Amino acid sequence: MTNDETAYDRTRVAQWRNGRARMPGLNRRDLLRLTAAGGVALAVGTAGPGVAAAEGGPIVKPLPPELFDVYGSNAEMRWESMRGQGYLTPVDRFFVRDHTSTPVLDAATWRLKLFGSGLRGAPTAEAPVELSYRELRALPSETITAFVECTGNGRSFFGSQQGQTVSGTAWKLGAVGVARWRGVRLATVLARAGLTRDAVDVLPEGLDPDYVAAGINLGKVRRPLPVGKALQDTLLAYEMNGQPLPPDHGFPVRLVVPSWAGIASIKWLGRIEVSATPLVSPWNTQFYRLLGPDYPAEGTVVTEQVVKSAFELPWGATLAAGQRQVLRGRSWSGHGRIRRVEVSTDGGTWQPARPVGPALDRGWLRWEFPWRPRAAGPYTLRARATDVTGARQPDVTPYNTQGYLFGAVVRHPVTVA
Ligand SMILES: Nc1nc2c(c(=O)[nH]1)N[C@H]1C(S)=C(S)[C@@H](COP(=O)(O)O)O[C@H]1N2
Ligand SMILES: [Mo]
Repeated sequence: MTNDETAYDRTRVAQWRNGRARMPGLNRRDLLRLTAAGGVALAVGTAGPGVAAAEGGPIVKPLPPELFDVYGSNAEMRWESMRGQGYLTPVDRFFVRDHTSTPVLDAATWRLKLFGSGLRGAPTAEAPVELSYRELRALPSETITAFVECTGNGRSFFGSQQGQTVSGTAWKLGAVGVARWRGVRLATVLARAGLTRDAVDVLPEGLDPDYVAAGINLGKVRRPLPVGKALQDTLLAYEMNGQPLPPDHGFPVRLVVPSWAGIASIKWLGRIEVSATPLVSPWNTQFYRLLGPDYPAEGTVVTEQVVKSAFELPWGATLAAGQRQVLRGRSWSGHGRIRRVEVSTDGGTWQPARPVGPALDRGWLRWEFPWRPRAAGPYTLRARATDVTGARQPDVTPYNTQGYLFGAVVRHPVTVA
């Protein structure tokens, strides 16, 4: 899948450069300014949210400091808040990543609009195929357990562990969560809208405010998804952990694109263009691309998330000397389920952690590791996971300018007292 998509993306970018792929949603002036600002892929995003902070802030739900660290319109879960929880991330602590702010939408008037050259009869944006919330809820439903993770999760460790400067929100490891999502397969909705064999890309678009970066209005948050992934396991979700989707997580309907970059899972879904020719948007030519000296000039598109692990402990936790404790954590990978987790408490030797419960392909694995620290003092805890494809967390993540996909082993400081 990754390799196919990487190859396809190369074609898509080449066509974009030759003027044969379209970037809907940008007016000509902004398109020229974007291009002038550094070409298709080379402009480094400021990633600064263009937030016009609404009353009460851009995020609707409460963000108590014991559950979240807040950065403007983004809030990350504190990992210690997962201690004692079950498999799923409760909604009250699920991270939020808003490019601008959470819109509060009305399900009764909401419509999903589908259009484009990849649908039978090529309906236009002005005369689209429409689906109401009630019609969507009447279609056969499916429930999946899947993580949503921001591709920038772990970004701060490029700086703190590798001494590298990258742009974007300085997340630790809390920009990830696992939920039970209920909804309708995108495949079902596309078939109903008249998907043709010629379709290559679908472009889902959010109803939140336009995103403005470095003074350029980039339009609605949107990112093309190849038709293969759209038909494979992508869900139009209207429930999260058994409740209607909360406003911050995309009410009334969001996309859930399992295992892929969080940006693919477009919230507050409003329109989907289905195209027989390749589509691009700034979210696959400029953002969510790996750019930098270790990558080809045009960069590499981000699809699947990488292997990661986190301890359910505060950053800089204090633990009791001479007492047996159980370190707990979770590991996950966009390539498939976790096969093995190892823990190190001494900076050198690795010992297996004990799996707790299931390791799901699109979810995570919980694990535990009993530890009796003898001497007081500072310690560095490490957890290292290997997934079903054999991918194991490395010691160093190759640098990319926007700090995506930090998959290296994270050095978690604790004090034993
Ligand atoms: N419409 C819209 N969809 C969006 C975003 C957004 O700002 N607007 N953010 C994306 C990003 S970058 C991530 S990581 C996930 C976060 O989902 P969550 O806020 O439900 O955790 O939503 C994605 N979908
Ligand atoms: Mo993200």
